[in-house]
Amino acid sequence: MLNTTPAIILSTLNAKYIHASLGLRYLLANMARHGGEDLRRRTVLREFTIARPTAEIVAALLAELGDTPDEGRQIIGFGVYIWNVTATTEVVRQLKLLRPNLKIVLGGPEVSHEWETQEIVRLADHLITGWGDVSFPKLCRALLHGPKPLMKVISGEQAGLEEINLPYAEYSASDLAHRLLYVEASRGCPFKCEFCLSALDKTAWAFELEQFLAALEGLYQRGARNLKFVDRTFNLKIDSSLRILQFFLDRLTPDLFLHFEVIPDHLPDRLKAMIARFPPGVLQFEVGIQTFSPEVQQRISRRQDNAKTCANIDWLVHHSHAHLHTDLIFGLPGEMLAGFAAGFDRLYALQPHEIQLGVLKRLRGTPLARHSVEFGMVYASQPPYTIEQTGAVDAADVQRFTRLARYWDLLANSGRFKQTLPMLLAGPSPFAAFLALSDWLWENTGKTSGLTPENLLDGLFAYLSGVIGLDSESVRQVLLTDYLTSGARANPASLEGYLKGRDKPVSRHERALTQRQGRHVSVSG
Ligand code: B12
Ligand code: SF4
Repeated sequence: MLNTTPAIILSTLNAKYIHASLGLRYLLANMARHGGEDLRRRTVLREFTIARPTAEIVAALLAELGDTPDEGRQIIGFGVYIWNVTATTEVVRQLKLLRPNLKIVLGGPEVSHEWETQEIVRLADHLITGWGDVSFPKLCRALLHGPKPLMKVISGEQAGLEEINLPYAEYSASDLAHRLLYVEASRGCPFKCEFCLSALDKTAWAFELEQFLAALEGLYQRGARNLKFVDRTFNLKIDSSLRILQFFLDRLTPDLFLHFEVIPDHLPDRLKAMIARFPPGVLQFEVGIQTFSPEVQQRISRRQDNAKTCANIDWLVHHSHAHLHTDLIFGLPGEMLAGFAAGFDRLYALQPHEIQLGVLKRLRGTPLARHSVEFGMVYASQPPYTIEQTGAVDAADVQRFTRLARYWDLLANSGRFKQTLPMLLAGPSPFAAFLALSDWLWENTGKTSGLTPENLLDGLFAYLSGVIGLDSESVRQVLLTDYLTSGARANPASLEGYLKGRDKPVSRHERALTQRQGRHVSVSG
């Protein structure tokens, strides 16, 4: 009789349900090619979220493996990332206690560097560092059919991309209906920004374009309309970027939504012309700026032409319908609060749709560590290894900034207070103005989470009219407009008696944009 109990489970704990693991789907898609048809038939994919209790995950995995364990001949491979390493360590510990002979194999960026001191690596049987597409199937074959692997830690084979099967058929109908679909036209990055894991890549490698487009066509035919490209730099090879964009231009639908990460200083005219052809609501660009300080850029080996960056953002804002998410990082070596503020103000003046404020993290393996002593960098010892203080910013200011970033998400990136914000941020330094509000909100609410849109609205009203001294009637009117546009339906105290007209229709386009922004804030890390 055919044994239908899985021999291999591919598993990971995603940040949220909406994120589907692309890495594991690559491993699954390559089981037959690099491990054998028999292995593929006995491999299943089981994803969880980090919110799920350890005991439930362990029980689900063990149930999958059956009541009569095939001792020593069953494998669970875990994808380990910065967001799940703590929880996955407990899952692995529990599994090893209950089934000591179950083989645990680890892989993923969080265990690919500086693994020697990691508890999860100590608990596991094997670790494959780097790419797993070819090495995982090979290791499974060796574990199940011999010869037994000699090494615990295996350096993942970086095969040519033509030797790697594309994973997109592994997205299920339910993935297509309910989750963000990650796709990858290229791997790696030629740049060397020291805070980033991709700085370790030698270059960027592109998947064969025709094959990739055929895979996209397959996904599209199955109904995929919400795709997130994980390419580190989508606009590296302009010919490929153009082909991919043209592919979607030929297949525009009202629900199409595409996310790309782009470098800001490389937007040749032919790419601009293509971008300009997309209607609103389709393109979203994540544009890493990180810092505008040439000195800090040089210190962290980030090559960026600031003048071109600004000109391109300005062009995108005014001549395209792309939704722009721009990123800044706080706490880079040697950057003071005032320097960050200047960068923020420069970026804010360009009016991108969102400014994402990140706090520096020291990712395992990144070259950033070389600055630790000279620049007084102190990072948290636990994931995600966030900066706690630097020689240029003390611990209190890091905390202060962290609160500001949270309030910025709630008030600005949420898109809920579009009319009110310019009122608040008017003046010589928008950053200074927002910092003052942030300090006030913290003093008066004592929290950065659990604040409802109504709490925020009442807070803004009290601050703008009571603290800044703006005319309360004008403040109320802009808050009212924002509140109605957002579609919220409760009763903030400061709008008491003003919401009678709440059923007046709001432009569908306005509301859709606000909701899309709100959705982004809730799915991003
Ligand atoms: C999608 C994504 C997310 C999603 C999460 C997705 C999910 N599944 O839940 C979101 C948006 C939530 C996210 C958030 C963050 N992310 Co992120 N994210 C990515 C991104 C863009 C794509 C991942 C991907 O699919 N890659 C493509 C696949 C093919 O590669 P892969 O996953 O590495 O898989 C390969 C190998 O690792 C290996 N492998 C994977 N699993 C397994 C399992 C086994 C058994 C084996 C043997 C091998 C193996 O084989 C695969 C194929 O070769 C990467 C950048 C990138 N392009 O990789 C960053 C990245 C993973 N993120 C990173 C970081 C730092 C973060 C944040 C901390 C950023 C922040 N906000 O400051 C947050 C953390 C959030 C939190 N809650 O703590 C770092 C990872 C560092 C780390 N050590 O894990 C990356 C690499 C970016 C970078 N360049 O620095 N992220
Ligand atoms: S930050 Fe972006 S450009 Fe810099 S190394 Fe990482 S992926 Fe490449």
